[in-house]
Amino acid sequence: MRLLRALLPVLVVFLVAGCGAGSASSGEGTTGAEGTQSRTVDGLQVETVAKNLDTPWEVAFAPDGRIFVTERPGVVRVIESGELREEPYAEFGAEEMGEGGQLGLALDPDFEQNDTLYAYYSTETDDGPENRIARLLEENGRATEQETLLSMPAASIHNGGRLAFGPDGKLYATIGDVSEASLAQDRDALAGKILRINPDGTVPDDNPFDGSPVYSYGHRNPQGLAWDDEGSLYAPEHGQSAHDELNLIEAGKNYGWPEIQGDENASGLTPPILHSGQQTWAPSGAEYVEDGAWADSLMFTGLAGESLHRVEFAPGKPVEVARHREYLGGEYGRLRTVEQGPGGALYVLTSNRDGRGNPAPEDDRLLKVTPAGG
Ligand SMILES: [Ca+2]
Repeated sequence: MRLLRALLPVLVVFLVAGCGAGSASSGEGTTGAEGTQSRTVDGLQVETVAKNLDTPWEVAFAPDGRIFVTERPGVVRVIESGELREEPYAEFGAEEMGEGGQLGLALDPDFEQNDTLYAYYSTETDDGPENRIARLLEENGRATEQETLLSMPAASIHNGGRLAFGPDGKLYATIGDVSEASLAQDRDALAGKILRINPDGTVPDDNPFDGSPVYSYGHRNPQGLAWDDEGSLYAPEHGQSAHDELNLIEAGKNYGWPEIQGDENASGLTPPILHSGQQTWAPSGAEYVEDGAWADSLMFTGLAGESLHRVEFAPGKPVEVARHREYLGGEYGRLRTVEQGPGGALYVLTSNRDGRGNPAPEDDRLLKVTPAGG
């Protein structure tokens, strides 16, 4: 393992340098570019499922076929029978502030029985801005907030915001350093962390630090969470001017920000398993795909980098990156997240109306991505 760790930076540089070449494509369209509903790009069939979204952040799938999409300005939308409903599915006090607003959403693993969801959002309070994890309950086709489970620091940037259930039934959340880098190294602060709580908001007995929701620390701004079928947890995070990272997250570990970044090493700090070097991915959401055309791949999206990333690992070695490829480069602009939907297709959200993009007519979009001819 020590040897592998030592070799990783070399491997990483090699892979990053090589990753652009194989994925370059002019993006052959089956119809015209503007307003197309279905195109083939980089060997992928890309279909627009919903459009005219405003800065969507998370997509989640209900067992009954509904698709939920959060919009950062403060609402949760629902796509029902293929149609994006005009009226919000939920709206409960999220306020857009810079990168903050209505961010993550996760359905309870027992949603079918308990109609319960969880949201991560930013809001203003008398004491300043706050990020919250809240429990929602659906009644009569609309969800309302029942309880704030966790209050966290917030700022105009570096709010993290991803929320996901792990295979252990615990609720995980990513939060950035809320633009105070030193907080990432402060284990008593919730900023710059990956957090782990029980669905009722209490702290699990087996968390690494007694009585604390902190699961890992030293993070700058992670916005993605994905587990492979062995339970390994991956989280991409935004670096400081390039040096974006993909980390393998383990309980109690320190991922280095702001002490180290990229291929730097220091005692007691865990380096990323892949980083972008001088390139910028600006990675956000992530998904691990277990079967089908992209089996055993970690997928994640890039905002400024405008790509869908695919990372494959050496057999049985979750830290050893065997191949890194990029798809859709620049074709749809900024990409916020990727989730696997029913039937195996990938669903990708654009983020071109977030104030940093160059929106096309009818942006933002929910895209459905499948292998071309598959
Ligand atoms: Ca790091």
